[in-house]
Amino acid sequence: AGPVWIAADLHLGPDTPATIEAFLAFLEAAPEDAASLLLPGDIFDAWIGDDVIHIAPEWLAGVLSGLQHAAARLPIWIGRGNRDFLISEKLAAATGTHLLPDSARLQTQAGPVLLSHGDEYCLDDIAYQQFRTMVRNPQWQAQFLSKSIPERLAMAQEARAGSIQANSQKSMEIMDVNQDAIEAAFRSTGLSIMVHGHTHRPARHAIEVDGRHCERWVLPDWDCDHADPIRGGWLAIEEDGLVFYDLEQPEKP
Ligand code: LP5
Ligand code: MN
Repeated sequence: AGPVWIAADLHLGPDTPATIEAFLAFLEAAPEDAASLLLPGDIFDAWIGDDVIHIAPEWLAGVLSGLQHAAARLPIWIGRGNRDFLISEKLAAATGTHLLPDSARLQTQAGPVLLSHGDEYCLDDIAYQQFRTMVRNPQWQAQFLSKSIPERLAMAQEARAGSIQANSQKSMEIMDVNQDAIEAAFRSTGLSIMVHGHTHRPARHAIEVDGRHCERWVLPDWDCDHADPIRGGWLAIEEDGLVFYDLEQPEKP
């Protein structure tokens, strides 16, 4: 028992040295206050397969060793997002962390909590859901992973550019979660607290589902490199409830 810390959408990569530094400081601090640490997706800006561990460029080597050191001090769970859906047991094993299922039921001091990346609820975004179905197909993944690392890096870059282009044409509503999907999740799990990332719209939403009071907490994304002011933070599930901690002023939630 003890607080659970949750952070998502760090989007770490070769162009995010300051965000990596903030994440490494966060990993150092976590064992002092948290009993476990959960990272439900988009830890990486683009993850092309766990075999990159063996040729880890410097930025990645630093992240992996940070995870490994922290994982020796508290249990860490890593999850897949839409940027790092290719994370597998190999990355977890290499860092001494555990792999989160796409949707997890957490036991916390504040009661049971439903945790996921959040993209699964974005059902109005048909183009994205088609993309998701494609890249989550084991055959597609095997074929992608059979390509060389430079080929995969080039495809990842194309997909990122394609995504940025596609998103500029989509409305904010389409890119947010679908309310029916959220209600269905509260209904089918019977849980009344949900935490997810992905939409980059940190908030605490209260909703009634069949007369039941439910809460949906949305995690912020992190950016200490290109955003001004910097963005990022985590959610702590403590005895008194859920608390957001902002990267800029962690002592004052
Ligand atoms: O990620 P973000 O925030 O920009 O937007 C997401 C959805 N986009 C994605 C795509 C990822 O960003 C791509 C990065 C994956 C890196 C992993 C490497 C594996 C390589 C894969 C090679 C094909 O998840 C976006 C949502 C948004 O969240 C909000 O929910 O709208 O969805 C899309 O942009 C999907 C598009 O509408 C349709 C697909 C465009 C991708 C173009 C593929 C080009 C393939 C080129 C391969 C040679
Ligand atoms: Mn995401």
